[in-house]
Amino acid sequence: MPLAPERLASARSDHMEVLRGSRRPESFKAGLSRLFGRDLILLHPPSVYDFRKRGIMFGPISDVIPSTPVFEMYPMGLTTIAGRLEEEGFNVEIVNIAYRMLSDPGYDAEAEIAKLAPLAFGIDLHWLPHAHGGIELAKLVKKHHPGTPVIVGGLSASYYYEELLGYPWIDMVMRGDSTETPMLQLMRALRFGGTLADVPNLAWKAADGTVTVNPFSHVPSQIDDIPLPNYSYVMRSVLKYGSLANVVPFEDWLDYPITAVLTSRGCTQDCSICGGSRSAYRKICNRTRPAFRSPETLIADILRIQEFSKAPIFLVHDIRQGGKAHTERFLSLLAQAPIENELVFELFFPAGDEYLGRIARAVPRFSLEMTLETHVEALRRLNGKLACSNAEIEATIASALSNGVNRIDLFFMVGIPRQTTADVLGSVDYCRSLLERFGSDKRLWFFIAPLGPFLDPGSQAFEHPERYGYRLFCKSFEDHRQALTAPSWKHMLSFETDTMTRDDIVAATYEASARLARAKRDYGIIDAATCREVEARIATARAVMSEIDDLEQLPEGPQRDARFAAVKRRVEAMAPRDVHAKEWLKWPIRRRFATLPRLGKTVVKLLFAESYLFLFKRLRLVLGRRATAR
Ligand code: B12
Repeated sequence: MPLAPERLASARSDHMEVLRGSRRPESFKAGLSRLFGRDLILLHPPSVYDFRKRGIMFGPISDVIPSTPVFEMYPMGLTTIAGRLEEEGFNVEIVNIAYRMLSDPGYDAEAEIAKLAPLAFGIDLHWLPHAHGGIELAKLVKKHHPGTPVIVGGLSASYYYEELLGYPWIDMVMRGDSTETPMLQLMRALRFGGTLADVPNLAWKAADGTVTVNPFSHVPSQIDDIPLPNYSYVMRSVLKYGSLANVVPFEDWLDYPITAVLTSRGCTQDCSICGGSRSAYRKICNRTRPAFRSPETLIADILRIQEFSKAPIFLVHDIRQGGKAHTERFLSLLAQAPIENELVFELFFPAGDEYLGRIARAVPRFSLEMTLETHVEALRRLNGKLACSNAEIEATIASALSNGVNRIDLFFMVGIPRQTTADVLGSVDYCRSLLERFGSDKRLWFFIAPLGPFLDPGSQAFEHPERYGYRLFCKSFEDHRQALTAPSWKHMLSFETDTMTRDDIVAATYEASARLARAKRDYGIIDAATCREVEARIATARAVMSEIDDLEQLPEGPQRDARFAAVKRRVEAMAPRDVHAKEWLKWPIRRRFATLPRLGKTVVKLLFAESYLFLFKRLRLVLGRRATAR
């Protein structure tokens, strides 16, 4: 059902004539609804649309992130698109359909979509695990609003843009990692009747199905003009649109309001399994070098967050990627800034007293994250992440501990190139050796999880599977969409390797997780009861996985259905976690939100901002005065 230009035009002119005043509003009420109506609604899909019905055994695929397997966290970029457009008078609302469906069993996503009436809908297809939910939402939008454009965007959409335009429910793909300005240009074209051909980065479909791919020309090297994420927009939108649930980023965020600050778009590293690596960004986003956010902007973002949250702030990507001068400037500004929250730093390279000591002196509390993937140095070199020696890793840990780090999280992964089951289990022994060496220091935390459910498209391993020993079960977007409806995470895995089959990956993940729990117990990191609980959960997960395997062999019929129903109940009882308790991911906090007076001040500021935008931007837009995109 491609969008006919005449339908697009009529939706647009209908909306616009009244807004511009060239046609008499049908009624005062209708006029008001046009003034306060939404121009763009950004929908965040669940991974699998009907997850509430299906009872899929998602396993540990989201165990090491705050989201559940529904992947209810929306891309931070939705807030920056919305914030940018609102600055120019557009009304943009984010509706986190995934979170709404998860938090309220009675929430009817279709009814919600049916009653919305924006000028356009945006759906994020940033993470490929949303392939199923994203397409289902697009279908629902088209069912209820056939004349309204559906735009998708994000890293996965940018990779698969041609294929996505083949679905009848998708009209446009906005490509790239920085779409705020092109989206503004697109919304202006939709509202004021400009031509789509002028919108950079847009790939779109005409009524006859012809696809036009506009030049991929908007790849800014400087992104300091936007807060990333735009939390002010999020809070203002709660006041403006009256729904907190629509913008909650993940299930228990209100209990644990951790936030993030993105330090760059793009990456200097070229890890083989990462779809956000240097070469992946070149391929997917036409980006040849990262856009680093300036130290000034990063500090401003941190201070803005402190106005409402007291929980840790996670700085995404290693600051040191920006080079010596950049790091130096950041550290000296950090030392002068009134930092109150705990900051969490990612390490892409080893670090010593010089770096960690300065961080320790500048902030009240800090934690570190290192995605080691494996203790095997040769495998790390092949993968390209932390391609240093274990001695350097251990020196980093020693330095962090002596500089008073609050916690160091070390992440290990199952399914990386050339890794064997023995390597996976060896990583647990390595964790034991670290606990031994560092005297069971309770600040050391270890996680092990599978690479899954998918190998990232655009990563070196995806693009050259034979070079890295991968066999891919899924290549196209559609392959991945279908894989998401598989009954268990084993069948969902989009790959296996020369050294580990899907069965091996599942078995090694559970075995290593159980061993890791025992190692933590033996060194007093967790107590015996917690360890027993983890082991019991793993035992149930293994039993359910093999039951699903058996069921797969049964012929269709009532017997199979009944057994599936029983398995579904067991899966639901285990959800949302498989191995790791989400509590383990949390850096302990003393307070969640800023004090009431401070929150009050923030709200007043937001109300002023909203009034300004309404008076000087919204009214101007509604009266039809056109401005050009910056
Ligand atoms: C930060 C990050 C996270 C954060 C999420 C922060 C957030 N809310 O956005 C955390 C740690 C929680 C996370 C989790 C996951 N992540 Co992650 N993550 C990243 C990371 C490091 C940076 C992302 C980034 O730079 N974003 C900035 C830009 C690119 O995006 P953005 O500003 O949000 O959005 C802009 C554009 O993408 C686009 N856009 C996005 N959505 C839309 C929608 C519309 C309609 C439009 C028009 C445009 C648009 O416009 C936006 C504004 O300019 C990348 C690696 C990398 N270097 O890129 C991996 C990466 C994106 N993550 C990835 C994956 C696989 C995941 C997980 C699925 C992993 C897992 N199994 O647990 C989960 C999913 C979580 C969920 N949804 O609940 C893969 C994605 C590969 C793919 N194509 O699917 C990446 C590339 C690498 C990796 N393996 O980690 N992730």
